[in-house]
Amino acid sequence: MFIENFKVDSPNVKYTETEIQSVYNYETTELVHENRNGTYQWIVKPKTVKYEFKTDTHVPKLGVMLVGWGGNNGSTLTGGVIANREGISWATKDNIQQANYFGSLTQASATRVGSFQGEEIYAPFKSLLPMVNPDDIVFGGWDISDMNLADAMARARVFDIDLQKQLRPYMESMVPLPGIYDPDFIAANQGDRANNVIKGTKREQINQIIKDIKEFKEANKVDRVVVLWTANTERYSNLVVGLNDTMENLFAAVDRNESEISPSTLFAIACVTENVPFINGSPQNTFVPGLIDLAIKRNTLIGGDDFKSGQTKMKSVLVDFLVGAGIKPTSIVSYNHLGNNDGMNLSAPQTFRSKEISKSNVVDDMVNSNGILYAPGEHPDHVVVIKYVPYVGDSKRAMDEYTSEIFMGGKSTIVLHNTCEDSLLAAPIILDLVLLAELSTRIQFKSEAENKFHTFHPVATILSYLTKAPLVPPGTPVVNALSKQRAMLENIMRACVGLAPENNMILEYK
Ligand code: NAI
Ligand code: DG6
Repeated sequence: MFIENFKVDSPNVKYTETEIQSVYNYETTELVHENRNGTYQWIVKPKTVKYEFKTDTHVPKLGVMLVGWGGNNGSTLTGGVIANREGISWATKDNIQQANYFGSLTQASATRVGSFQGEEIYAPFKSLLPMVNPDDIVFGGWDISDMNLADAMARARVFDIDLQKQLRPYMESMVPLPGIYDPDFIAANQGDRANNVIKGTKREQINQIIKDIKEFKEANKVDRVVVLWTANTERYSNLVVGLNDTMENLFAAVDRNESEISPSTLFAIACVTENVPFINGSPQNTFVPGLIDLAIKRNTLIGGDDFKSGQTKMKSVLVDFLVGAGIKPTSIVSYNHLGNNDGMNLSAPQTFRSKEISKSNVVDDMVNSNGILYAPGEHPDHVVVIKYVPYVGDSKRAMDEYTSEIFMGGKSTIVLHNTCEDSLLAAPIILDLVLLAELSTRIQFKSEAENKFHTFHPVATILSYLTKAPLVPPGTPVVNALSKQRAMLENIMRACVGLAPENNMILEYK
């Protein structure tokens, strides 16, 4: 059964006019490796740590500024939200289609809240905590191409033509602000597009971005802004001691107008300086150590990297299943071809390399979790191929082959083929990223050992479910398995309303 919303009635939860306060017992373990009776043993000690959470229930008017607003993802997300807000339906060759938010964890998935008279009861994921309604988001942003969003939507060739016609009047007046163009960081084939660029030194470019954010906030009367990079994939920046290793060195490098600071890092510096959350949806290393240092010092949310939309999402489900079932994946080959501007940009070796890195490290945690299947340091062969085929446009073709060793030396090969508009996968993920980033800035917590409430660590691991290469604070484990990432997010949100983690034991029926 599905219910629209619910309220928790518990001595551990208090709903005030401005906050939801909860007390939460975190059941965890402590491990020690100690000498007992002459032999070293691993001892696991269960422990309970009491936490308190408080969530500000005032939902702000949210502005979302996209870097790369006029790209396929940017125009698809903007059009999709307008279509939902305006209740637009359109004729396809099959039927009359209504706007929806399918593919969004927050808007279109459910959470189990219990059972009632023998039936499992589910509620919308978004009913766990007060969240911004996506229909109310004000969009803006930057692009190195000055094309308005209606023309950009047509260029993207993602939406049905009847929908495009209805969206055009809403999107014609939306024109991206000039972006920061540095041809050294993206493919040379993007040069023709760059007719809308901020001139000046790197310091002047940062100042312009800060000014843009302030003016956007003022003009649209929004309480809060989140900025998200959905612009072209850049090549990796070189990490150089004295250049981008600390906040101070990064600032000094900006003032020297050093060439190795990428446009995405300049955007991130501007945002973090202004305490505006910044999310990176592409694979490059925007978050150089100096930028992470800055975010920690300013306590401003940063999250990334690279939207986890299709092939990688399947990979982080399938490999988790195989390894969890005691089956040993030995070779994973992921091929895809696509014909949109992202594909064209990725056809250059340096930008492809960024994507290859982010797509390749996504099974490490699962492989490392099973020492029965894999010897220390052993890893499946893992190859990633991307080809640019203009004719297929945004409709990406992805083919994956997983070969595994099974019982008694047997081999099992699974082949997957997916055809799908890439931007229709990415747009709801962008929505979730900005909504969850905003929500997470309204949550504070403390453990029983702490005196003061604080926000989450500025490096937002809570967004991991949505990214291929989750950015984590130094010394924090990287979790790629999709089910674990979802459980982490859902269980933290449940803790905020005093609900236990979903443990699937269903003991009441055993
Ligand atoms: P796109 O090429 O259609 O859009 C990117 C836009 O960014 C273009 O309009 C371009 O003019 C603009 N741009 C480039 N450099 C800029 C800068 N420095 N400042 C401002 N604007 C700039 O690409 P698409 O398909 O929208 O993808 C965007 C990014 O998202 C790519 O990096 C892609 O790899 C990444 N991504 C996409 C996924 C998907 O499923 N669509 C999944 C994972 C990541
Ligand atoms: C070619 O792979 C284009 C890329 O931008 C991908 O579409 C994007 O990274 C999505 O990757 P995945 O592995 O999540 O499908």
